[in-house]
Amino acid sequence: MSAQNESTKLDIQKLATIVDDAAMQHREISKLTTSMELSFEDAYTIQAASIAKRLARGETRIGVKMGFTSRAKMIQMGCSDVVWGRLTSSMLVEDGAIVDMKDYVHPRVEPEIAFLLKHDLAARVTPMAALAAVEAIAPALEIIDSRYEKFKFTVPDVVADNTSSASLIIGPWCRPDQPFDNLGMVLDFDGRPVQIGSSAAILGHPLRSLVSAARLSAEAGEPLRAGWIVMAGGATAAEPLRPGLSVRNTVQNLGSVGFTVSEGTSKE
Ligand code: OOG
Ligand code: MG
Repeated sequence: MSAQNESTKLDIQKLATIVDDAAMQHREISKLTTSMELSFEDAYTIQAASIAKRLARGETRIGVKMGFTSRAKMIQMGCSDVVWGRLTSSMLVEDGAIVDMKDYVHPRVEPEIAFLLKHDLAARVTPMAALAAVEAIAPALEIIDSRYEKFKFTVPDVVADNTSSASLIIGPWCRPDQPFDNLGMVLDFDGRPVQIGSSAAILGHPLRSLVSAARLSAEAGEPLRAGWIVMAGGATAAEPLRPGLSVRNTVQNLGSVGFTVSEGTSKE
């Protein structure tokens, strides 16, 4: 291995430690790209290395999340590339649970649809083949929490930070043999709607997000596996959390999923 490859490898480990420490300690960091150039490839290598640290600590891999799959999210964050991240067991929060602002930096929540797979998926699949691999679909919520100051980043930054993954909450698993291309989705805070959207906002059909997840994940050498969860991406812009909030995503025909933020002061 050349000296240059060796030093690149060392940097990747160091950068993975920086993003992993920030996530574990719920601490803000500067964007990586303020001090270096980062390619997409580097960014995904950093993400993979940071997830390897979690797995080495005993977490298990539970699936994949997609990001920037709706125009609302692309516009909110100023990012127009679809991105993906890796989900691990410690990110799963039970439906109805109480979360604490102290476990996050500056969390936001977004309404999503989740897939549960019953078969592995290869890189290139048609939407029909992807659907045939789906065991169930569910209303879901994602708590995203960029570790970067002011929740601002470039696409390589957010990729290195595992696409802001913090927590996911899954509602009732439902049969996938029903139309879900255009289901109304309502995100409410304390019973008041704060974002209203449709599953159609997710790449025109959430199945397209699953098809992309299959391709991107397989290209990274980690094809989607039976038993994994795939989060299709926020259907609307994300909303900041605050202490005491009761949060719910209701998806037409699928039911709802929610959590509460404990009372008490936030860090900011
Ligand atoms: C990146 C994560 C995007 C989604 O559903 O679009 C994402 C971010 O917005 O911080 O999870
Ligand atoms: Mg999301």
